[in-house]
Amino acid sequence: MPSPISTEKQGNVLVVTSDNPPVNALGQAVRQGLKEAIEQAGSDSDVEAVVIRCDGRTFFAGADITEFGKPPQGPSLPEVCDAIEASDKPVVAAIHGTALGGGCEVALACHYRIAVADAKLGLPEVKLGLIPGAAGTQRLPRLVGAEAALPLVVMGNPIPAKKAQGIGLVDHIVTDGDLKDAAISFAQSKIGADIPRTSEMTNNQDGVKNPDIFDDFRAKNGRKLRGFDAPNAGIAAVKAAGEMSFAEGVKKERELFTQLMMGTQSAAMQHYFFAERAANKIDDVPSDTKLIDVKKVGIIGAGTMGGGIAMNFLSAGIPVTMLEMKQDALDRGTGVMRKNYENTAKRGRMTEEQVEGAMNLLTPTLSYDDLADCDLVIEAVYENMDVKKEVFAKLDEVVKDGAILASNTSYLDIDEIATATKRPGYVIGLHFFSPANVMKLLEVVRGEKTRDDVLATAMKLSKTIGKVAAVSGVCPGFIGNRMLSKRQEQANQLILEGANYWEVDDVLLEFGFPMGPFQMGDLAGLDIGWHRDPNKVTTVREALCAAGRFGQKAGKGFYDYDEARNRTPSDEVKKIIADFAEKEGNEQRDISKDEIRERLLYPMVNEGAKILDEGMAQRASDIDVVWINGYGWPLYTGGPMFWADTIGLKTVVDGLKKHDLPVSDYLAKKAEAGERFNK
Ligand code: 3H9
Repeated sequence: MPSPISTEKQGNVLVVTSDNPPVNALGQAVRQGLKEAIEQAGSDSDVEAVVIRCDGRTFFAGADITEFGKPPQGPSLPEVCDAIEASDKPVVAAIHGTALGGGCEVALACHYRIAVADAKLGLPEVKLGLIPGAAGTQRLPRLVGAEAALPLVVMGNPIPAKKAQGIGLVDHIVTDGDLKDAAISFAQSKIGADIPRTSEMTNNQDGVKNPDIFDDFRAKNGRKLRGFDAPNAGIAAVKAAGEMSFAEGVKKERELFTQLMMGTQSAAMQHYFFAERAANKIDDVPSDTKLIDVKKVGIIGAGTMGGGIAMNFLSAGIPVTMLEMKQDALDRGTGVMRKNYENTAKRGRMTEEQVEGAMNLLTPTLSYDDLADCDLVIEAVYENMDVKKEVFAKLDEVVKDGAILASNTSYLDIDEIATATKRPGYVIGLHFFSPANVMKLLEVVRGEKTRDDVLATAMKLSKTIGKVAAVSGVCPGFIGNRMLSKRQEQANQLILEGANYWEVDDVLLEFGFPMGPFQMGDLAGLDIGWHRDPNKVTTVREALCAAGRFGQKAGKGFYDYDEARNRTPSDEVKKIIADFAEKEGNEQRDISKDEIRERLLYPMVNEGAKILDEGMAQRASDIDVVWINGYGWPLYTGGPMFWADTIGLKTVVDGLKKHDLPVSDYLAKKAEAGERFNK
């Protein structure tokens, strides 16, 4: 196999180029090639400077994640970085695309970094449950200071070249001309100058002078970091960079990195990294399927859902025509969208021009005829089969042939909806999650007759609008809500058997969910779907509505809420539940947290197994993608199916049996055979 690293001499500069598609990951052959290239530069007296660059779409995007967990093969990345930094000839990193993780560490080991304006640099290892492992946590603070290094190491979000220049991570931005030529000239200009080595710099002392920055950072980001191991390790490593020598700091980084690599969180998060990418692929749809060009989108319904969906397209620069039945509803909807954009602008995440740009792409209308030339229409109307069918029949009449008609239904039968049209092949489910402009998940529901190009277009479009998509077959509630209903069933039952409802919520919070089922009910409104007859009480929820406890918006639901929306358990609710349980003849008993957790989560795994068995999900990891992005399942456990693999399917089966809960044949067989859901 030819080496992915090649070298060429351009005058007195050795240009070292990596060509390792798709993202120039730093696999063994790349590391070997880089090390040899540096040795070549060192031993060739004609060479006076070095440029390291990449062909293809990006600079090194990091270590090769597929090598993790396999026996290490030298040279290691830290060795390569040390060799680069030790060069007595100036080495320049020429960055385009993304310099991420190990790629950023290679750049940090170089003596200079120049980048094109749209390049990004970052240390996203925390997103894989790790910290940088090739001295990134030690070199970066020495170069840019601990305070500037913290967000990069601990949050893992890449920054644009301009911002990187602002903190001293990039020396020069190439705004015109060829990056390679600019890098060669830049390298030549540094010949004979003192060589700046990041490991020898002292900007890291800001954290020693003001150690509060570490606690302040932790306090500021506590909510986002809750439950994750790697961010704390990242903070410790950056702190060590100020307190220890470079060699000791590197040792500390290695210890922390190794600990994380051996833990369950990094395995789970690496699983998720590949799961997200796999979910966008459809096994039986050829990857070269010709896509439908979506230049204009129609949305039916300007409520919370319709407006949120519309914003996704507007933000991506795609014009939207939004239909409502009444002018005031239309005005209200567009008003809310504008306000949402303006709030984003206030938080500095959008400029005023971008707000206007997005809103200018919106055409509100009261007439179906204005949807005629849309390439995709998504309905977000009332969740009722007759209403949906009526809307689809109407759309089929007015919208041009070859356009996609999508429903945002969260549980209705897409195939039945499609029968209202003469183009069932063009009908698909696009289930957005509320708030639709924020939540990452898009459940793409493939009807029996949905055409390949319609499906492939939906998957591509999901990327364009920044969503993570997973495909579901047609079944009630699809993947996400179908599994949720099993959890809710148990939650409702548990409180009738004597578990306190706040304990049920707390168990899920402790597991890592952002909220529990009863908090979620309060937030959504307990009166959703309520028949409004206070004398007819068949569930606890109806009993709460009958008592005027409609949820957070009413200041009381399962919980009492203060002005700041802090929740406290309510004695009134406890009594309502106890009365209801007595009426139903439920005996009360103490229920342990373990039982609560097992009864909430194991039935979801069992339902996931059935979904797989029925072919409603293509792969177990798609289910994980749905639950992590749509329902707040903690990322660091890898999603319900990966979590079940981690604790063992036999544990799940035994737990279900212990609580007299059903076990599907598929799950039972897999557990019996000692298999996992994910390979
Ligand atoms: C690290 O560096 C540790 C070091 O500190 C210490 C070492 C000692 N490895 O995302 P895409 C694949 S940890 C292997 O669809 P995009 C990916 O699976 C690493 N494979 O493209 C996909 O394969 P497929 C730190 C990788 O344009 C294909 O490339 N770095 C890697 O939307 C295309 O990827 C990171 O965490 C990899 N590192 O986005 C960066 N990266 O086609 C991870 C990608 O078969 N990568 N692949 O599905 C990314 O964030 C994005 O891939 C990137 C491109 C932004 C680069």
